[in-house]
Amino acid sequence: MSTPGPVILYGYQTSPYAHKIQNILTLKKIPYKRVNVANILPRPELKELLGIPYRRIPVLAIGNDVYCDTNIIVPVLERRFPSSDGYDTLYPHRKGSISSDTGLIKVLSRFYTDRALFADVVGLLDWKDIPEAMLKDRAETLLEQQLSNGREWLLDTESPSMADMAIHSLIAWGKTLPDTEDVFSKDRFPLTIAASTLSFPSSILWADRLTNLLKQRWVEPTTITGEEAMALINDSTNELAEVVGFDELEAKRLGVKKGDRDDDFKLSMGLLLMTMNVGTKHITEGTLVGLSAEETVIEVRGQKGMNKCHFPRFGFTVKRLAQ
Ligand SMILES: N[C@@H](CCC(=O)N[C@@H](CS)C(=O)NCC(=O)O)C(=O)O
Repeated sequence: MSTPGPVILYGYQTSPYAHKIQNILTLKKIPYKRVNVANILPRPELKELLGIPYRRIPVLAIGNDVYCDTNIIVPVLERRFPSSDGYDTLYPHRKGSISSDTGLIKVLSRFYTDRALFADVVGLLDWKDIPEAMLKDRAETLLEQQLSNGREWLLDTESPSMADMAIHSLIAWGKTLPDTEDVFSKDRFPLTIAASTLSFPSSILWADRLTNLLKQRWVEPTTITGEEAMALINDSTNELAEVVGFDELEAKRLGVKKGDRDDDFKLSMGLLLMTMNVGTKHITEGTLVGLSAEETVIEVRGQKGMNKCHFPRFGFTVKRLAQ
């Protein structure tokens, strides 16, 4: 298996999103190093050393490319560590078929899990307040219905898909929260969390099955400092620019140009990238070098070198600062 450069995961232990990426790296057997960052700002490992004030976790570096937000990290892990190079895919074929439900898997993992399910798990930490109907709608019905014919994985795929990974990460994280035994109970999730021995005597629990698979593949990552990570990133190369490319039509629509930056060449005054839901405080600035339907790439200056910083188009806006 070829690797495109050192892989470094920036995260903190209690972050469910960082856990999801850690599990995907484990499933795909991608060796990586880890930088532990604080669960609240400041995070000098990103802002000062890499020049990336983006405030969410996880952030993943692959060589000199740094990816912010799991909506870009997940597709990029699939693109840069493809099954053609021997890595497991997150979009496996349906059992007995040569087709994958890629779109459906994305909808389940991005919209159902990251939005509906995640909002419930995080937003209503006092479980007693969660309306029963919402629990049924969000979790029981979907998971239990999917697993009700004794299938191995949620979309009856040959191996776990991104839908299994996303939902499993959230349930695993939810179970670690205090006083959640009643929610993640055998009564509520007889097929997901506890085997329904009457209907499927041989069935191993879905959640346990995935946990076991990940345990078998688990290799403890080396923890490195922010400085060590910066040195590795600065010494590495980038993915070829042609892979993301530059969509001129889309750039015109957005009012931006390749290489866009401030007239007096101040890199920090180049491009403004901000998350819509985080607001304008934690913007990442640089020179626009790549634009596709899925991602925006800006070149940013860190403390001791440059790196290419990638954001998903989804949920972010890209603008010229000086306009
Ligand atoms: N859309 C982001 C969400 C990530 C996210 O919400 N991360 C949380 C930790 S689980 C975070 O960084 N919170 C700290 C903060 O907002 O400052 C993604 O998919 O990566």
